[in-house]
Amino acid sequence: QEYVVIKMRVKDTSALPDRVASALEEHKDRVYLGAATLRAETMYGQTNCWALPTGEYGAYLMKNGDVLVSGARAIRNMFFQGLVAEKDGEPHCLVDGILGKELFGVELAAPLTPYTSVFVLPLLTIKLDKGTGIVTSVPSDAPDDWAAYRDMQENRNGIAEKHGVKSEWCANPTLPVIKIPQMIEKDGELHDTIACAIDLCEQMGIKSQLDKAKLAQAKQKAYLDGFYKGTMYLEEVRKLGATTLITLAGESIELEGMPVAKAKEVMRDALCESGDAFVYSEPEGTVISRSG
Ligand code: ZZB
Repeated sequence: QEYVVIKMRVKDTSALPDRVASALEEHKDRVYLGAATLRAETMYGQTNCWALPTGEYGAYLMKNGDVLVSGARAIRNMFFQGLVAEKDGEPHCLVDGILGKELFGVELAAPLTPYTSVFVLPLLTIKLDKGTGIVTSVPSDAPDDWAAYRDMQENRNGIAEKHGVKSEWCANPTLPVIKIPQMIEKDGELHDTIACAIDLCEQMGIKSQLDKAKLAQAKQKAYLDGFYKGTMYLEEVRKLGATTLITLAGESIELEGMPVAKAKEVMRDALCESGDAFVYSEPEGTVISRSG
């Protein structure tokens, strides 16, 4: 499995717990939360970032001088792939034992999204055996994200209150980025959608992030229809001032209207080229349990 890691920059490291901020002082302009995604083409629609409240994260020095906050398991894979700096034969960890809940409310700058700030919020369904354990949120196209974002905004099941989430941390409106024709069933007819996750959650009666079985089904459908029938739909993003031209190998490429299957590759490559992301692989079907 190849993941794209989106670098979400910590705008002010003094918002991190004191012991973390002081350990990272020397690197404070290059500290990123590393969000693993399979959907680089949706990055214009990022509204926030997710961490697992009880998840354990560390800040690691990368070979290029960046500091990446991630779970230890993904770092080990990146280390084997030559991306992480070494210390005593191990990944160079600057500070470990950072709990997800210590990251809530931290302000980040994320690539492509027209929002100047996105905040870290709690997601209870993050799995520690996948990706970095940090997840970027695109509520328009990921049913899990939409259900959890609405939980935050409306304090459904008391999750937001329990974790001290402030309303200004979940104030970025959801942005459509992909149009899918004839996908959503309503009154016995099929309709186009520009925010398939929202429409799927409504159609399937998904009430919160805790509706796991239905969310798994919705995610499957969103992946399939998005990939095979979706095209980039960036009108609203453009209205907020973002450019929909992306540069790749010295060429400027217009993304509006591009099929998702193609935009996925173009945007992954462009984000990697600009230094806003990088790719790493996870061994198929292997759960590495050593050191977390
Ligand atoms: C942005 C995004 C936009 C995502 C979208 C999905 C969608 P999969 O398919 O099960 O491998 N994710 C990443 N790591 C984790 C984790 N540790 N625990 C829970 N969720 C995680 O899941 C990969 C996707 O799940 C990733 O891609 C990430 O969310 C999230 F429009 O990043 B994605 C229909 C899905 N749409």
